[in-house]
Amino acid sequence: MSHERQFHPEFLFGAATAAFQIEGANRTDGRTDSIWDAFCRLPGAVIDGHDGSTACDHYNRYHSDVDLMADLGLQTYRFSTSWSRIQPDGGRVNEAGLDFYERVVDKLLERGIMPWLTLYHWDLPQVLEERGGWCARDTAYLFRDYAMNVHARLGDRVPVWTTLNEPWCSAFLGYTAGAHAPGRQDPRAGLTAAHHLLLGHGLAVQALREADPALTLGLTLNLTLAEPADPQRPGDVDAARRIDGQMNRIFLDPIFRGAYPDDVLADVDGLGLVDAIHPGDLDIIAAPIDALGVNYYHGQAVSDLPPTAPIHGEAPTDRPTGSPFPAADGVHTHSQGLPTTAMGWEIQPDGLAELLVRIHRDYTDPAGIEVYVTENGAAFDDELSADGAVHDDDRVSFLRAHLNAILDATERGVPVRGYFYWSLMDNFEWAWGYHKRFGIVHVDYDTQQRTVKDSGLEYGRIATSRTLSIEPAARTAAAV
Ligand code: IFM
Repeated sequence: MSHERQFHPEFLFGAATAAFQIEGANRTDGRTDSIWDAFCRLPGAVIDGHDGSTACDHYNRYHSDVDLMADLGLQTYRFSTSWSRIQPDGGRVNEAGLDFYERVVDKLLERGIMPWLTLYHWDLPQVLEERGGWCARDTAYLFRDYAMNVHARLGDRVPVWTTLNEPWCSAFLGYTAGAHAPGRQDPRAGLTAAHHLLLGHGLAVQALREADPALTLGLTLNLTLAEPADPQRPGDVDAARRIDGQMNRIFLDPIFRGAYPDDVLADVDGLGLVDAIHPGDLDIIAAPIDALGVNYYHGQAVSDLPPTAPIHGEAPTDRPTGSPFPAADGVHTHSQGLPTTAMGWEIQPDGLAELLVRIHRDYTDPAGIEVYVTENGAAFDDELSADGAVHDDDRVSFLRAHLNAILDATERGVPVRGYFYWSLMDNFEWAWGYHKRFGIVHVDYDTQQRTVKDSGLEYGRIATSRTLSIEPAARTAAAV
C-alpha cells in the first residue's frame, strides 16, 4: 500500500545549472577565457579533450529551455553568471554580457519562474588567474566588485543571490588536487584559495546587503556525511573527523561562527591557512546570510585503513592528480555496499536527511536562517529509446528517494524550503566532459535536441501536485 506525503505549500521545486556547463558561445559578444577554457586545452585534463565551446548552446536556446522548465511546472531556476562574459578583462564591464543574463531573467519572469542567481560557479576569468587567481587576496575584492556590477543590472528582478557554489571544489579540486581548473597541485595554494573565496563571499554579502537590504543572500556548499567505517575503531573515528573538518566545517564554522575549527587548524598547521588570515577577515566572512544552500550527492564511510575507493571529486584525468584534502593522508573511503551511480557515487538518500538534521542543529537553526537543497542528482548511462523517450528508471527512483528524505528531515524539524535537481539538462560534467549525464532533460549534442526524460516528467508531476506517493520499499526512515 502506498501513501501520500505532502510538501509545504511554499516549498520551491527547481532545477540548477551553471554557466560554463551549458552556455557554449565562449567567444561570443566579448566573452574571454575562463580558467575552464584554459584547463580544457591542457592535454589529458578533460576526458577526450571535450570543452565548453558549444556545450548545450544555451546561450542561443535559453528561450526554449525556459519554456521547457515552465511546461514541466518548475517554480525556480538556479543558474550562474559567467564573470568572463561580464568582465572579460577582469575590470571593464561588458554590457553585452549582462544583456544576455537580463534576457534570461526577463524570460524566466515572463514564465513565472523565480530566478536564483549564483555569481561564481568555478569559472574565474583566466586573466585573473594569471594575476594569482584565488591565491591572490585582491581577487576577493574584485569578486565583490563583480557582484555589484551584476547587481546593478539585475538587482531589481532577482530576489535570491548566491555568492559561491561549492568553494571546496574551487579551492581543493582546483588548487590542491589539480583535477579541476586551474589545475594547480599545492596544498598551501588550496588553503589560501579557500580563505580568499570565503573573504570574497563575505565582502560580496556586505556590499549587496548595504545596496539592497531586501535581497535573500547566501552561499552553496557541497557537504558530506563523513562516518567512521567502523565506529569502534579510533582510527576510523579520527578519519571521519578529519574529512568532516576539511570538507564541511572548514567552511561552515567561519561563516556561522566567525572562526576556523581548532582541530582543522591543527591538521593543516604549516600549510599557509593562518598566514592568509588578516585581522578582521573572519568578521567579514561571518557577515550574516539569509539562506544556506546544501549540495548533497552522497556520504562516505572512511577509515585510516585501506581498501581505497574513489572519493567525491576525483576526476578521470590522464594527468596525475593528488588528494583534494590538504591534510588527510592515510584516510580511505570504504564502500558501504550501496548501489552506485555512473559516477561511482553511492546512492544514500537517508544520508541527506541525516546531513540536514545535523546542519540545522549545529548551524542554520542557531543562526535562524533558511536551508535549501540547491543540488542533488545522479548521472546514469541514459539512452534514447526507439519510442523517442528516455526511460531513466534509476533516476526516477533516485529523485523520489531524495525528495522523501527531505520530507523525513522536515518531519524531524528541519524547515527545508526548496529543492533543486542537478541538473536541468545533460551538460559538460567538468573533467568528465559530456560522458556523464545528470539531466532530467536529455541533450543530443549533435542536434541539440532536448528530450524530457521520464525523471523530468515525474519531477514535473511531483512539483505541480506537491505530493510524493511512497512505496513501502523506499529506503528512508519514514518509509520503514
Ligand atoms: O556538475 C556538478 C556541478 O557543477 C557542481 N556540483 C556537482 C555536480 C555534479 O558533479
